[in-house]
Amino acid sequence: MPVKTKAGAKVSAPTKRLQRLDALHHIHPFTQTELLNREGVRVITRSKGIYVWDSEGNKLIDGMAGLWCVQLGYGNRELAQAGAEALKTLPYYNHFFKTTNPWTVELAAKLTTLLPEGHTRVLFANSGSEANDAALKLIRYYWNLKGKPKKKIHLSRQLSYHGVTMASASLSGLTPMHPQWDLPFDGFAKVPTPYWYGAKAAGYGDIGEDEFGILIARESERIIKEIGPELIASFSAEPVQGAGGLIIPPATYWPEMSRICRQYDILLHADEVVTGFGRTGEWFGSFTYGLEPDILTMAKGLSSGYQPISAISLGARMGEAIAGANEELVHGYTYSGHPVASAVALKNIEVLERERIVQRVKRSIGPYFQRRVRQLFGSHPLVGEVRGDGMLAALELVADKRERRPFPRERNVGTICRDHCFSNGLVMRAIRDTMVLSPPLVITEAEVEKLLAKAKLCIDLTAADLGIQ
Ligand code: PXG
Repeated sequence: MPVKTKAGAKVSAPTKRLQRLDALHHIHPFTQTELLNREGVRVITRSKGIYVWDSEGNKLIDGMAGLWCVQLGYGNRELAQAGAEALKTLPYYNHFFKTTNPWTVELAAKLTTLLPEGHTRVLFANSGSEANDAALKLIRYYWNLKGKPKKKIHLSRQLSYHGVTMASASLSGLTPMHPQWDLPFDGFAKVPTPYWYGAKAAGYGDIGEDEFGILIARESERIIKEIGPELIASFSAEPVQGAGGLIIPPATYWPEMSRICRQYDILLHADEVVTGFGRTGEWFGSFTYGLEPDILTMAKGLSSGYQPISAISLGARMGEAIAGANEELVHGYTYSGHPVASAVALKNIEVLERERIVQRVKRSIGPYFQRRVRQLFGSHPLVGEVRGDGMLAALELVADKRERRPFPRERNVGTICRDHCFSNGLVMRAIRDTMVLSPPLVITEAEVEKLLAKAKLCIDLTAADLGIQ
């Protein structure tokens, strides 16, 4: 996500120095380098609670919890201490050659008490992309073990985000992620997304939400039959699509997709990188949306983003086959189950449990956030739909509310709004013209009010820019 300081704004000498070095030596993710270097990068120097500060002293409410990950907010001392302890006692060791460490074992065991039934086995990696990449390898291995080596096609959805490794990017359905790298690889197929608000613009007419959920699942079934179910290994999906525009599926969608996966013997892979660790009011989005995944990947909220760590859990079917394979599993990273990252993740889960933060999202702060975001924006002339669940919310900005007509892409309405947010002390993510919020789960009601007041100001400013009253 490129950040922006005001073009031409005067900045202090230390900031200027960092900007110059960054421009000379640092290439940023998902960023147009030339453009950023001309504007000057924003340097984030410190953080506390829901706030981050830049090197010029500007204070920002982080409405995105970093990149959907800082569940406990910034500056949690217990996590810092847990990491420091592990750094002092065992800064590194691995799990190859018949060894392990206490933090990683405890973390694996703890996770199995929170995961869906049957998920009793866990592997570790360092990012969501790696976890998804490994999940696809494990899926392929499973079918090889089962004597069905033809089952190799990985299904996923349009507008999905599963990461950036060669395989995870191939799995991702956001098409701009592909051409620079000649992806997707062969063996990846896409099915449609249950994006109901966009149905009218996509030519589905005035279809109801429930009906649309079934229609999209049946369309997926048609594609499965066309490819041949005997060739399809897996279906990967985020319970709620995050980076694709916060797409909350209609209530009918997951029951029908689950039925289809079972009927055609397709492994269900839940990508819980965003939805894990309380984001939707349960430990995993699979509980919120009734998925029974065969394999599940998690990252981000696993350590509240304080350390890079991810994990893959295997349901009974895959776990038994792989753990009982009687041969070496030829996979693993130098840093799989890193002791420091494991110690921080373990403490993060302990704090989430002790402070009852997941229940708080389900029972109090989540419903409060959802109610307030709807009250404030439901009838705003620029906001076509307010959607959300738990501590996820999206405001879709449209040209015509009644017709659900989007703005032409070239008007860059989302970017205009996002820039107003940065200028007014709020980090809010623009996905096309949908403004997304995913704040730390520990946010208070008073802080929600501050955040939404800023969001309201910025959406009003955007409406004024567009001449909408
Ligand atoms: N799966 C999902 C559902 C994700 O959202 C990944 C996998 C990949 O995780 P890593 O740790 O490899 O980045 C993600 C990551 C954005 C944004 O701007 C979202 C992500 C990453 C970077 C930016 O919304 N999601």
